[in-house]
Amino acid sequence: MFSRKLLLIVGLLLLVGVVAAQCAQPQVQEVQKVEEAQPTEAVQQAQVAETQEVKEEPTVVEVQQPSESRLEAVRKRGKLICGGNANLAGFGYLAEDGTFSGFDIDFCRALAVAIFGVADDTTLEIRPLTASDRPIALQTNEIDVLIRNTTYTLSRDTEWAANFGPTTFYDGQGMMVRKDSGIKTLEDLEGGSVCVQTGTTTELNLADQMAARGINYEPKVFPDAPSTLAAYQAGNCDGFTTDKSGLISQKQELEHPEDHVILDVTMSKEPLGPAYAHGDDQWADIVDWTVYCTISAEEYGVTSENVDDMVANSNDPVVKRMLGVEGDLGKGLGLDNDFCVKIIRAVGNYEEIYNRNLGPDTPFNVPRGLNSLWTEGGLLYSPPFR
Ligand SMILES: N[C@@H](CCC(=O)N[C@@H](CS)C(=O)NCC(=O)O)C(=O)O
Repeated sequence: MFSRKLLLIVGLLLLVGVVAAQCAQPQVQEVQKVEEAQPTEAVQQAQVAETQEVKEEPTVVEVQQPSESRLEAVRKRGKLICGGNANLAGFGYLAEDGTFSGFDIDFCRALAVAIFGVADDTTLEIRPLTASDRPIALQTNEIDVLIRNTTYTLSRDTEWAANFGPTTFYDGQGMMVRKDSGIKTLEDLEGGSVCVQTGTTTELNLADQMAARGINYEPKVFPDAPSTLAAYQAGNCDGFTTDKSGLISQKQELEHPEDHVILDVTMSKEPLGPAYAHGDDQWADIVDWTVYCTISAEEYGVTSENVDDMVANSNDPVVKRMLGVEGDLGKGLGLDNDFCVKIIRAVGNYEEIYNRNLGPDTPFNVPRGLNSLWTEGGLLYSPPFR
């Protein structure tokens, strides 16, 4: 009698144990089922496109894949096509004489030099793009690389089908207002209006920031920088918002820059850098190490002035590898071993590029801040040339 009762209790305990064990597992089984039912990548992309309520830019699902490598295609064509800005002095600007200049344009030049040894009208074409033009230009392979004050974000990685190279300029979004408006904070824009350009992170951050702070305002949206600035200049908006670098640049375009002030507020993180279409790792490496060459050269004190002397006389193994005096690092990228020498000779190191376009001798005089080397408290850091 006693042993039958004991058996029953043991049996019940075992049953409870099995049920409890099963209860602890169902997520695993469910996840496995979901995994089996995963839609194809194309369907996933289509679903993303369908369910998104607010889109930054139109999503193009079909990405044209070139049949040859990008490096081969660029070499065959004889020129690099770099998507750039025509309207942002200091970063990418098209002068009346038809020449482009700016910090971003110099990285286009550096890339052309890495490939062809020289950057001129025959080896480099800058294709000016508005903010909204960018994803299509990348996806259709109209450009080889995009270097146009473009912020690295997750959705651009996925929906634009782009990869981002090293950040060349750490930025953040700001707000400009008229000095005599009395506006000192974003909260003072309550009931006011803000001029902003479409197709940008700027437009999205503005909405986020104002919603988070509970500020009612009217966004006035324009397709490009000149029309956005013109509307602000004409007094159609109380505020003008874009990346702080953009504000510093655009402020100089106003009739009376001294009548305007950039508020002491940073609304977002805007890491700006080169982007290229998915699918060609060699090309990604070439773009990335072109940028790293300029950063590393600054770190090791290699400049356009002393690069030839460094090639001849430096005893530093890092410098020797970086300049191709020793090793085969350039060849590994599909370039010449002295690709970095050519870049520094023609365009300069990061500091030279920065100072030429944004430094104290320019109308912009943008402090290096986060865009200093890691050895000087900034975020610029090249992986080793090894
Ligand atoms: N970094 C932001 C903003 C980039 C952007 O397009 N900024 C504007 C305002 S400064 C610009 O460069 N406009 C030039 C044009 O479209 O003509 C992004 O990647 O979305």
